[in-house]
Amino acid sequence: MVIHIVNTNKQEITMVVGSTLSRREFLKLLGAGAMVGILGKFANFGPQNTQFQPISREASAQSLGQWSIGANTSIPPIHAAVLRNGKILYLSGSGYNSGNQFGPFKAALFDPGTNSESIYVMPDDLFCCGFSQLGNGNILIVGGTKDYDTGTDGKWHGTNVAYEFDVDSSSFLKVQSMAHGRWYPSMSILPSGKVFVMTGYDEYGTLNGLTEIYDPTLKTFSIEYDPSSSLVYCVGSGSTLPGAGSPCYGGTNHGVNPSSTTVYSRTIVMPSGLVFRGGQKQSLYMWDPITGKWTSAGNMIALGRKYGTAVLLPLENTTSERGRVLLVGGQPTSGGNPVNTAEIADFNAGTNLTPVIKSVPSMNYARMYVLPVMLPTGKVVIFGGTSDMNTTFVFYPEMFDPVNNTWTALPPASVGRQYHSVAMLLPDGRVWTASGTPSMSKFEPRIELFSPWYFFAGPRPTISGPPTVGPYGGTITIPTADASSISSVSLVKIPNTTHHYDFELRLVWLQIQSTTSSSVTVSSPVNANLAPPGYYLIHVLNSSGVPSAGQIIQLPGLSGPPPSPTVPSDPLSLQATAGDAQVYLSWAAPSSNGGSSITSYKIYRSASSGTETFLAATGNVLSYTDTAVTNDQTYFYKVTAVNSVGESSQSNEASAIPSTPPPPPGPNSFNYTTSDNVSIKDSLTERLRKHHKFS
Ligand SMILES: [Cu+2]
Repeated sequence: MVIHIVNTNKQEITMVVGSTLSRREFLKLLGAGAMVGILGKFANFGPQNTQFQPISREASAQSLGQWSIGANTSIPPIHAAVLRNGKILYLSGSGYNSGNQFGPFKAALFDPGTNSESIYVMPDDLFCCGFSQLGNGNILIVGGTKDYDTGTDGKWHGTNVAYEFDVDSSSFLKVQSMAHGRWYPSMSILPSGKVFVMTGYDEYGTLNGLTEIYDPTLKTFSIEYDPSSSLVYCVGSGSTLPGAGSPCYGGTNHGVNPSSTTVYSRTIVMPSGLVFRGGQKQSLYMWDPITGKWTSAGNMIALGRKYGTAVLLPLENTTSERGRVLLVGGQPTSGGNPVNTAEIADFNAGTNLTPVIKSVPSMNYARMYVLPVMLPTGKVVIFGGTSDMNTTFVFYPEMFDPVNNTWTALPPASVGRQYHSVAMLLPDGRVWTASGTPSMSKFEPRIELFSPWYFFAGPRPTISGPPTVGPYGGTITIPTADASSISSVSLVKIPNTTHHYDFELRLVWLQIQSTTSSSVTVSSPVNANLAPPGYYLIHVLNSSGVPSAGQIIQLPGLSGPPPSPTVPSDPLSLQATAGDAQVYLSWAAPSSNGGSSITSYKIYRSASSGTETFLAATGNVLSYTDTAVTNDQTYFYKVTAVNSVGESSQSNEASAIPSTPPPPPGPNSFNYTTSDNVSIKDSLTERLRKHHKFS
């Protein structure tokens, strides 16, 4: 491993050490007031300043994280999702390659189990589409490219097609098209499971003013108007192309979207159920899915954050919270220099409709084309991006702590990520980064994977099987052998991302309700506003904040809340067999463990029937030998089963009289029933068996 340290005098020190730093070595480096980067290949891009935030608890681990290079992709993952089966779907269409603008249009399914990539060739160019994961785990794809900007008007034109990628059959299904084209649309899964779609350039390159709602059951779109507005949108308005300018939509009391909308607006479903829209332009809006009404929500501090991002900060799973949105990086003005500033639209401090805008500390690096990822620890990491239009890479990820509002720079990547790149949290807790288009017709094929600090902080807790998931407001029971050490549980939306944000990115902390030796039961999300229907990664975290790998679960659960565990039923078929100064007991396990694993059995004994008292406890075994007995005395026994809740009632009673061994059997003491059913009494039988050729 190579370690690069830039000290406060901006001198770079390079060290080569073993694959892992000892804690002492690491602390020594930190003690030097240094910025530490750990990487395979040094990215020659030093910090712009050394005013790093105080090292968070993550830094007490051996490492802040490590990078590794993965397999190349054969097409650029411009749109990417982790599917509910753990595979990764990515999509390029023509892939920002004018040589492919008439085809072939490609997508790929990557199987991490086999490291193999299956390529799809599609009839439509889904480059620069909307890309979201439905409640059933299918991927909804809306819009994309109708024409490159190589035509007479020099504009990108959007297509109106829509597809679902069906996870079970691994195939694309064309569904009803939208009313008009959308190149760079925005979309979000609503609490109802329907999908909100807005903006994008229409088939003439004009901003599409319609809100459309996709119904995943009917697989159709419908236009939704704002009853409080009278705005009008005419398709292709302003274009001189033949046919442009009609039809028109909207009018008195059924208006279209506010006119200051922009392509790829960052839309987020908030705890109120309202949809936040902002992040690219300065103006913020809220949309009400029940009424269709748009409301102005004020302005950001930044004049704009083009190809910055917006992230809903972790939720606490309450009905009273309103949520906070981190707005970070990007260009304030088109063509201007990206910024390092950050601010929070704090709805908790405001109302459901109007956030209080608060400035928070800036990142260490100015950047656009950023890649936001939510870690299972509740920290947001901004990966990649460029410090100018699209050439100078920012290799250092920066981790935002939403509790203390601090940034921590993490070890630099070796592959830069620019326009059309992606980053996603994988179920195992690593971060997958891919793609990037330095210019038209070029793309970055290298995958690079980041393993955060928790891969180097001792044993990680584990989830031992599929959780039992109840409805909203119910419970989720997570099987884990580490139950006693679990101190928090996080739920992270399974990622789907494109164009430097993830519409569904969110984390909900789930309150622990009860713990057994083998499971943790938490509150499921209290409603669908906090966690819209779909697939999530659930993680258990120990008291050091180290998370398990994520288990993929579906919300809401198909079953009701699991019943609370009870004591087991009583053990079955207790038998007592006498020996010389001992009694051998055996039994069968109870028919029910009460919903919690059997941990031990208890043996009860007495000299008279029905008066047994506690003798001994065993582990989870089905026999016991009592050697504290006197020959020729009768002993009575009963057994109980114990789980995390308590002890069962007593089993049937069995008795035995231990005694000295009987005298050796006489020659006639053997017997047999049939030639293949031999009752063997002693060694003599075996000799006789051979003699009589029984077998
Ligand atoms: Cu694009």
